[in-house]
Amino acid sequence: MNDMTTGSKRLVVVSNRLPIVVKQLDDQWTFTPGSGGLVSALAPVLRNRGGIWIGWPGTVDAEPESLTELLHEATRHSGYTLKPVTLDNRDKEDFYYGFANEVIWPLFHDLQSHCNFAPRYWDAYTRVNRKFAEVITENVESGDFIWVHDYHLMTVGQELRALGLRARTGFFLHIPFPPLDIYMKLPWRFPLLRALLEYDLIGFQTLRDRRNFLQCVRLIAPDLAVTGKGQVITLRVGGRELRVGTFPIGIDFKEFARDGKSDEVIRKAKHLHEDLPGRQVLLGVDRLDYTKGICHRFEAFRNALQRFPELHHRTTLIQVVVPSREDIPKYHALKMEMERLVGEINGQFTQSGWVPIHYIFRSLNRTELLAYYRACEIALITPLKDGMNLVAKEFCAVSPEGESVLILSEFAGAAAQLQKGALLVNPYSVEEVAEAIHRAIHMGPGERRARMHKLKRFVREYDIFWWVDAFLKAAIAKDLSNFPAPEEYVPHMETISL
Ligand code: ADQ
Repeated sequence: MNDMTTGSKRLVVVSNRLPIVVKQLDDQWTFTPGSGGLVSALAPVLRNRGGIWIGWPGTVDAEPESLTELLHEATRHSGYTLKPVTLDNRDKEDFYYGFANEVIWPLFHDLQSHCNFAPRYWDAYTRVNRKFAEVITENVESGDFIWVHDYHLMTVGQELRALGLRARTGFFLHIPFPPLDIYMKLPWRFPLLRALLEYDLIGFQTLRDRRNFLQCVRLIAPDLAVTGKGQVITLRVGGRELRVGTFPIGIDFKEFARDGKSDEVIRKAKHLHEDLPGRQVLLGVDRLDYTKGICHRFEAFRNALQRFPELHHRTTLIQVVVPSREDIPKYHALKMEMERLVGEINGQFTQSGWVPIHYIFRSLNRTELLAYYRACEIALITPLKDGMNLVAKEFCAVSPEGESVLILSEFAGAAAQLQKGALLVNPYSVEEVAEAIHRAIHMGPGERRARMHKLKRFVREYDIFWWVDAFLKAAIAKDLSNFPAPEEYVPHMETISL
């Protein structure tokens, strides 16, 4: 039990979306509590300490009063309450689709050419962050700890201070923090950094992100003083003191490992593989997103089939893409490009009895997803940049030891923890990824077992419960020297002779 659960102080979780599934049948709204790693990790803390979860329910039409009632009904037995922040259509367009998804998302994934820096987006961002802060202030009690999540809500801490709230606040960024040169392209770079510095604790996924953030802060705050060098450090800036830490997010390992061995998953996995006899199956599972490197991956697979003809008939790539943000033109264009590439590569290589790429564009239920993790020998996870990438960890938890290999982008946050077991690749290099595919397919069971053993150990040890615990402890611990520095990935240098 963590320190935060032994006291009497409540936890207030704030995220863009509430952890619920909203459905409208005829004229009736239904709200059911959500599932997923973050909810299951935070639920026990919220239940033990009492607490609330504040966020947008995802609708712009429902009346606020009936909404509160329905949310109350949906969480009657969950042990905590949900409080909605109501957004209108303009907020949804300019804050959610605009600033969050056309500015911060691409910029923080180093894809500045995808950004649309429309001035009205920043106004919407600060307006909506203020709305969140107002709902927090209406619901907070003295002594509460407020934990704000992710890139949609970076200025909430500052808005809370402006409203006179003195409660302690923490913020966790689930996506990467970009390097100085890229961050500096943001027209609102200074006010955004200043706003972030109003939190009492800021958490990043990796040391890489924390270092990038510190470089940016140094630029606007020459008086910055840093103490400590472990997992959590202290900054003194502009007369204030705050903590900054690295907390690589994990998964509920035990649950994934257990469910991955259920009869239903085993049956389904066997069934999937029966359709692909004698093949080593490569698996990609991603939300539809240009940061996930899906088109680069298809090109790498094409390169592998061109250079290593012995792979024909011996391997198949199953690519699962979960629909996401499809109404944004960039995402729609990506879908078109992926489908064009799949058609082209399959047209180029398909022979009687063998289709190289199986492409699935839909959301899978949990049993299906676990069956794919279990059935496929090689996970091909090659995002161009990723805060962490939980698919990589879920694959390790479910896949049988001794049979599977993880090929992982060195630009996924997960690379820092998983570097000793995975085959790390630069996702931009089609040749390097093709060689890793070749190597994985030829890897013997001994090496597979040794690598997967290390991977499972890391994913088990640093699970989602460890993550919640570490963040909440970092908020209150007196002595920060007990937080050891996490692993870091540094690309291996080749010896160059000039
Ligand atoms: P995401 O970008 O969404 O998360 P990721 O970490 O891979 O990326 O999480 C995806 C989740 O969706 C996984 O838990 C997975 O099980 C689920 N999922 C994937 N395919 C599915 C399918 N076909 N059907 C149903 N569910 C599916 C952001 C950041 C990441 C960071 C997480 C958590 O971009 O870098 O790891 O937050 O902090």
